[in-house]
Amino acid sequence: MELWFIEQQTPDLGFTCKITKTIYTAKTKYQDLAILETKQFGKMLVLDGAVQTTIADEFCYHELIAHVPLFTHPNPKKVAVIGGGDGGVIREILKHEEVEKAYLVEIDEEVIEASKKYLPEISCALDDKRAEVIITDGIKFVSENKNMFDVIIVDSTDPVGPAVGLFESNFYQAVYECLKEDGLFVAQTESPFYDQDLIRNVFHSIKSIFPIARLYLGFIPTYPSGLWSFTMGSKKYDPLEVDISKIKKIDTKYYNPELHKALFALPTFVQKII
Ligand code: AG3
Repeated sequence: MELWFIEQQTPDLGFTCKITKTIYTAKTKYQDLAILETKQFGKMLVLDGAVQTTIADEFCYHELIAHVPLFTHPNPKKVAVIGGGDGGVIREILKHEEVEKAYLVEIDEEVIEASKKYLPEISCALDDKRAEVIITDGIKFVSENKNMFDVIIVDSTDPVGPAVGLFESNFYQAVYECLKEDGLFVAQTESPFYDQDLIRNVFHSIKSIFPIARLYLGFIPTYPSGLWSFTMGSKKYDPLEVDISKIKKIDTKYYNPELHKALFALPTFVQKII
């Protein structure tokens, strides 16, 4: 018998793929969690019915959300990830030798435990000496720590359930205060096809708090529409002014120095959103 997983991406559209095995399911304190074996993308992490990451395309998302901010900041030593319990962003961050410490601030410990057990390809860096896991609410964490980080990366789920507050203006204000005086941050901000109001609101909130606000795009095959946005707020460094000839060589499959600025070149319909 064939089994098919369906994510209802919009009320009128589904994304479906054949699954060969249900590896693990749990109802955690915060959400429904599933790890599935898919034929097309390999193992897949699903939270509340939404695809979070798959072995085949996780590099697209994790490299884009990590290397663009880390190569925009000239010397990122202390970095925090809000959300991102699978550990993929931490793995990418630790490819940067100058990073002394990367904190994973995740509300749902069970996401970390399941990823460590079933997705070692993604979670492998969580046991690194430079990584530290903190189980708490990201909003509480950034509000309680001031002037602490060079870079903050918000790797959240969609703006429903536990992640709603991570798309609000007072959270971005707390992120501003949690960053050092030349710090910068990036958040994943959903699909320019389906989430235009959200992207516009987030961009304008960030622009009213940070001197520099920039939107960039990447392609992530398993996310709604495939086209995905990331929004950066920066106190000092502009990603468009990076000297790309100075970008250090690291092992990547998506990110490269030529892309660094090109990612910020937006299609006309996306320019119009913001
Ligand atoms: N976080 C963003 C996932 C958003 C996907 N949305 C959806 N499938 N509807 C991914 C976490 C990976 N570390």
